[in-house]
Amino acid sequence: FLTHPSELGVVAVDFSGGQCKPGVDAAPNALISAGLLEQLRHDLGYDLHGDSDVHSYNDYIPKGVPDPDYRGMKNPLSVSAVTETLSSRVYAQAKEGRFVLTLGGDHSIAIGTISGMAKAIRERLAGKDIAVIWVDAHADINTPETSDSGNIHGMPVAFLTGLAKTDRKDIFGWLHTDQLISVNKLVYIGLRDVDRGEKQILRENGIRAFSMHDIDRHGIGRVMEMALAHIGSDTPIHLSFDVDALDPQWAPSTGTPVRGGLTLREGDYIAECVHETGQLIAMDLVEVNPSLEEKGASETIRAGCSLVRCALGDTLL
Ligand code: 6HN
Ligand code: MN
Ligand code: MN
Ligand code: MN
Repeated sequence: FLTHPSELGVVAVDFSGGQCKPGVDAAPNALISAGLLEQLRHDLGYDLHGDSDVHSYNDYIPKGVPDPDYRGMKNPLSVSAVTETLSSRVYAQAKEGRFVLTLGGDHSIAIGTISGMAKAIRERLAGKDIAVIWVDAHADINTPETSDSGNIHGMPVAFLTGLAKTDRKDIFGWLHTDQLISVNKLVYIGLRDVDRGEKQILRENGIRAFSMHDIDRHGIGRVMEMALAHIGSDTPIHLSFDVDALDPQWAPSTGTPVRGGLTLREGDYIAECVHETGQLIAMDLVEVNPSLEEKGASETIRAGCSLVRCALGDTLL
């Protein structure tokens, strides 16, 4: 699905407005300073394009206008404006036929990355839909109405699937049908903290989800077979990886940690399996927050680097 499989469009998004804890905006720089891009270039042989240092997405936040809550959403204008710009930047990289690697940032940025990929692939591949593998402790599928927190990082999937509607052009009204994804091509892995309203949404829409319970029962190997079988071998895959899918033992520095998560090896294995399909076209790595649990920040950053390298084809042998 990629015309230039050894070329990476790197998008570094220093944005934290989808939730309330500062620090997640510093993750792209921390990942890059830890050597991630150099490893991809030097060890894995990729040709890098896009943001080699962090382009400030905060420049796209509307200046001098208040950003009051809307339908309970916090920072709605800011998140909408930043993800709209991000969407067009991701689209531009994907149109070139490159793999798009996005370093977040909180998970609200997936509204931008996935919408940009969905549109580019539809244009490049005669209307083809993309599939999304969402690896996370959380389902991030609250609508503004079901959300208890009002944090938009808990809502991206609802906007991307069209389950959350909007009547405001400046609050996600820029999302058009060619930028949306189908609930049938969405698969979750790692869930263990899903809100009541979200469970209902998952059930009503028949969304395929592998929780930690499923991973305990079947093992990660079988879960990956089932997840990939659901998607099918003819569909390009966008991997959206929230570092909080990993157990806090491996990734403590994140805004909404939940115990009982994936081991680092299980996380790497997910990324390796998706790489092996040859269908992977984009990856997001989000929710690394180096200013939380600072003693574990370097470990969390290392885990993030490892996940990205595995998704991009690093192998032991
Ligand atoms: N994330 N379900 C909770 C909420 O606020 O809606 C948590 C969301 C976490 C989001 O980790 O990307
Ligand atoms: Mn090139
Ligand atoms: Mn999460
Ligand atoms: Mn998430």
